[in-house]
Amino acid sequence: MKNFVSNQWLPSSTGRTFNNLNPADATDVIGAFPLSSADDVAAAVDAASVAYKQWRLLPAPKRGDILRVAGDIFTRRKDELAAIMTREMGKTLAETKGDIQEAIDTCYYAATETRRLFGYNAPSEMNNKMNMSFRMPIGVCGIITAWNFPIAVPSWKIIPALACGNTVVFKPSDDSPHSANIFAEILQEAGLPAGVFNVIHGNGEAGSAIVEHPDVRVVGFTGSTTTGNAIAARCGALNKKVSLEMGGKNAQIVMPDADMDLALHGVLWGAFGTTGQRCTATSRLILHEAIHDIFIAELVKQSSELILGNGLSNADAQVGPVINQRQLDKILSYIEIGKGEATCVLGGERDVDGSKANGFFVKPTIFTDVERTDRIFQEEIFGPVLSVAKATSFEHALELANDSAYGLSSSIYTRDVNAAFTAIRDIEAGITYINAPTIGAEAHMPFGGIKGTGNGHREGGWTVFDIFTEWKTVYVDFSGKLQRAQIDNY
Ligand code: UN1
Repeated sequence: MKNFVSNQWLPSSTGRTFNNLNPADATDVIGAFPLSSADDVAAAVDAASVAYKQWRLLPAPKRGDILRVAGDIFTRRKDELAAIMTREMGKTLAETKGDIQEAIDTCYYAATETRRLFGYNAPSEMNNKMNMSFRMPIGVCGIITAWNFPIAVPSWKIIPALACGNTVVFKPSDDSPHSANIFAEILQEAGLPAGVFNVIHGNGEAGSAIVEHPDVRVVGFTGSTTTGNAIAARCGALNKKVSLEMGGKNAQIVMPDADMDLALHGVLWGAFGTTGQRCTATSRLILHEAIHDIFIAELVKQSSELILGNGLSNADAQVGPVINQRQLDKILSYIEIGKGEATCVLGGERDVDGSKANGFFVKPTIFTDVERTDRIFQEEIFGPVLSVAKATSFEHALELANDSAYGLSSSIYTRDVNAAFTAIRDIEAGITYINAPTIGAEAHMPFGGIKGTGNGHREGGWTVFDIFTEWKTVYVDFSGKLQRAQIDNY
């Protein structure tokens, strides 16, 4: 398995590789991928810089035509790619198909938007003069992403970046490199010219070489807050545009007037879908005290019935493994911290039953009696661990939800329209769901968070084009004479 530079598959110049393992069965080695160096990154950035000269000049709707074909090929290869993705990162086939569907939606949406990259015009303050503005591409974009959405999240950045006329160097997570290579195959088959899209595999060494390279003008990052903040600091020093999607500690509130079954199904999916490994995952549940005990009893019962397993070999599996040994250790250490802080009412351990012994499985885990100062209430765990806190009132529930360094997603279950709209106004998060779980963002709506989650940008929807374009303002003076703005007209 190789890097993809200028439509060619190349090994790292260092000859070094890393192994990509199946997290459901770590004895299953998917392949060796290049552990790339700064030299490999430089070669990819050079290819992208050369390609940019022509790609930026192709009419945007023509670029859109290629991205539409990419959507068609993702559709054609959906089942095959879903199996590849499940094997390398563990979520179920239904979920990996959903992951690809987000990329398909993004391709078709971006393709259409290439005919709608609207600028603005406004009247001039002088006669015989016109003022207008255009979105312009920026250059080579460095895209660095996590493993939990190996196709969807990269597509949110790569596809709009290309639609706008930029070229891309993509460094996928070293936990999901195979999916990235299929992404490259699909864009190549769709007809992208050589060098417009490049994939460099590796770890932080390749990632920081992308951030540091002077010809990379924009950096788009999804991953941990620690890494994102370090990237932002470097981009600040180097005067680069940077868009960050980082951690979350998303809360679902349940009020006594809610539809309890609906709220229960919401938290089951939000907390344990994708094994809790979404930046949007429900990691905090805030229950009104009036329904706390009855809700917990039913939640524990239904969570205990979730089937853990290898999504490729067990069609009944609902919850897959966590991604790797490092994450397994981190999650288990948070579970130990939680046992010291709160009451563990479900799970609380690794699952090594039968064939799961070779994988990184953690039983769905629920803590009750969690206090707002507890680490398991405040810190992102990124696994199947739910922290439940009790609220004495609606106001208290909002206060608890907002007691977080993060602000990505949020949810409230209530039938009270006033409570719902108050929550929409007052919850500090980029996304608020009413009577739906904290996960499930759609490709054509802005996606991102406030506080420690992001740095003010929104991927998805129409807002992503703000990340990947710069404005060009144009004044056309057809008066035939020098008109001095602010002087001759006043
Ligand atoms: C992420 O976890 O990085 O809204 C993205 C959702 C998905 C995307 C999650 N559509 O949960």
